[in-house]
Amino acid sequence: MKHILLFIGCFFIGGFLYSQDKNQRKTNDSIRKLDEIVLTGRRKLSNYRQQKTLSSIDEYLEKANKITMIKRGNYAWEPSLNNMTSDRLSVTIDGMQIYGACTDKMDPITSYVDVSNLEKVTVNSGQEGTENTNCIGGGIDLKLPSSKFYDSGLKSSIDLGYETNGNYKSTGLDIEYSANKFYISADGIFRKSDNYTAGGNIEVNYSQFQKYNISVQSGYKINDSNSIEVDLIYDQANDVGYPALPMDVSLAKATIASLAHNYKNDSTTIKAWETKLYFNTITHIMDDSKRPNVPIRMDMPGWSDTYGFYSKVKFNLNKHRLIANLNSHYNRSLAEMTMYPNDPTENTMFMYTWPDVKTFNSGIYLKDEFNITPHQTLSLSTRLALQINRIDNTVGLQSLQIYYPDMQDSKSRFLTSLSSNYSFKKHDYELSFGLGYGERAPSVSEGYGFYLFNSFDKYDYIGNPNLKNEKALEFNFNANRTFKKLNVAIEASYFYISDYIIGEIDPTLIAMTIGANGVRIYKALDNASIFSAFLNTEYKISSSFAINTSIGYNYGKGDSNQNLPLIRPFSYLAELNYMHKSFSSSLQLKGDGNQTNYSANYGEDLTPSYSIMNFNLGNRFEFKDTSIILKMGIENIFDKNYSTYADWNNFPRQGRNFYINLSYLM
Ligand SMILES: [Cu+2]
Repeated sequence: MKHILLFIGCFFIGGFLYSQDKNQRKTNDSIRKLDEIVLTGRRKLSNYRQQKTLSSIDEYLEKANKITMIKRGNYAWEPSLNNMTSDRLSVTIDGMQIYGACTDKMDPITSYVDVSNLEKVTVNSGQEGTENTNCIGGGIDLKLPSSKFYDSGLKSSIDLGYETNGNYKSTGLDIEYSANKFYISADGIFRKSDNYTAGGNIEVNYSQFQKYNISVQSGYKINDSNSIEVDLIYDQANDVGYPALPMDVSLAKATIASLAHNYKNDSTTIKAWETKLYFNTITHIMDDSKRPNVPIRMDMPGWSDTYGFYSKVKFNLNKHRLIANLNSHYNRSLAEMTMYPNDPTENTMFMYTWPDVKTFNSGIYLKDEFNITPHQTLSLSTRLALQINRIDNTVGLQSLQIYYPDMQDSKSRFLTSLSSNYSFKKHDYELSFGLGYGERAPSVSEGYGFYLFNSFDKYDYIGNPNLKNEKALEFNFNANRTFKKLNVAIEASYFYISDYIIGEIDPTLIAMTIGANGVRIYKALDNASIFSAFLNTEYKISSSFAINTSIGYNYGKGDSNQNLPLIRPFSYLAELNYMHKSFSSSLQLKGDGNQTNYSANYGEDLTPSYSIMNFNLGNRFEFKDTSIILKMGIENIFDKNYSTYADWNNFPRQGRNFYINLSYLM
């Protein structure tokens, strides 16, 4: 009996170390290829490999080449992939659709989960990211861990973090009980930061936040092939300041729940079949009560509820690996605005900024990965979907009908996506080409938003239910080659987008927001082009030392050669890494060039170039039954005062910051 236990123990530790190793490789890969950023591996251990154990998801995502984070404050950054933001992306939590509840994009989907919830994040560029819903720029799926049937008994861990800038504290607690046929795990994380200071010790007002996240996960194995799993996440943020916006958030909360059935069998044609039912509800309350001078006080709450399911089958036929995913969801988005004039004799004003918009989307995704030869793979995928939008608020509908007299209360759209990819792999080099075509429907704001104030270009925006689907033709190319100690990789993608949705000034309309420049209506450019390319290198100096570098070039123009907004300027990154046994350290230099191709029309100006340096070190101390992981570092060592093209209204980023993270694993 003792021997059996010892054997099982060794087996698990072995598997455990192996998976850690694998994750480490993936992490290194992600610096180059960036299609998969591993946050936390099996049993959430690989996050202890990260430079900062208690990094937010936003900080993790920011490390990927193709992703930048649009910042309106120190919390809830909005991911941009291939220079495209949320309306053009598919962002999901383990295949589940979630719609933000803020008309001002203060709550990207990524803000409703935390690192403690996730196993990894999968990033797919362009039409390769359409498994869960149609998109143009690509898909980001935040994967929850599954099937924790490890038979490892009770395990727990505690994480503590402190950062000097903003007096930022974070605490995490994790408990897991795992048997052969049953597991239950729970984790909680709490984060709180005061106002941070920008370079030169300048306090950035309204940059504070606090949030907590609790999740419970449980699974039961019916037999060797079938299991049932339940997931529940509750996330709540309070007192979140948005220094770049005229308003803050007093409450943003989400409940995310799912029930899944998993079938797995290696000996049958069907390898895996996963079916999930899910539900999520979001409440978002904006607040201007802490701002001393506002022209008019406003209440702006928003709500979003989504119900959905997916059923995904993986099977192998000869040399074909096939995936079919049938999914469907229903969302309800509602947002209101009440304005209270400073003069009490004037009437309050009320309107529906999202007039109870219902979205029903149902689609099927098919993918075939065909191994032509051991070195060549061809993959083809398609997603076909039907989307129906309906406005269920009569007052809201009538308000929009002032601008669109022929508008009906519902509209349906058919959405197509096609993607093909050819790749050739030899031991020291790899090449791949891709071609894709895709369509997306306008977002809730683009289709039905009503006087949504954009503080970037200072215009009120009105949605347009008559917009055509946005369409994109896409080419991508990847190559990488290894020469002894050097690896060089190139990745490039080009999007030719037709009916590119963007707001255009309507001089006949008068703005509702006091101080706004005017009104923009969502229209479409005949076409737009977006191109991006990266050159990445990795040089192994010795078994412990390595240098990674990355250079990025991005381009985005509209049909009359005008610059598109939020296109990243020339960027660079260089990193010297040292790793020996359980000790690791790195020195990093990163920056952007001058933003010469800015879009003045959409409120941008020339953001000057900048560069910053970061340094970190970490060690893992092993004891008999426990281990301690200690990580510390300095960010922005020279206390540079800077902002990037992605900082809303040029508000400055953090100055020098010292951090320390301590994890205790039992
Ligand atoms: Cu908001």
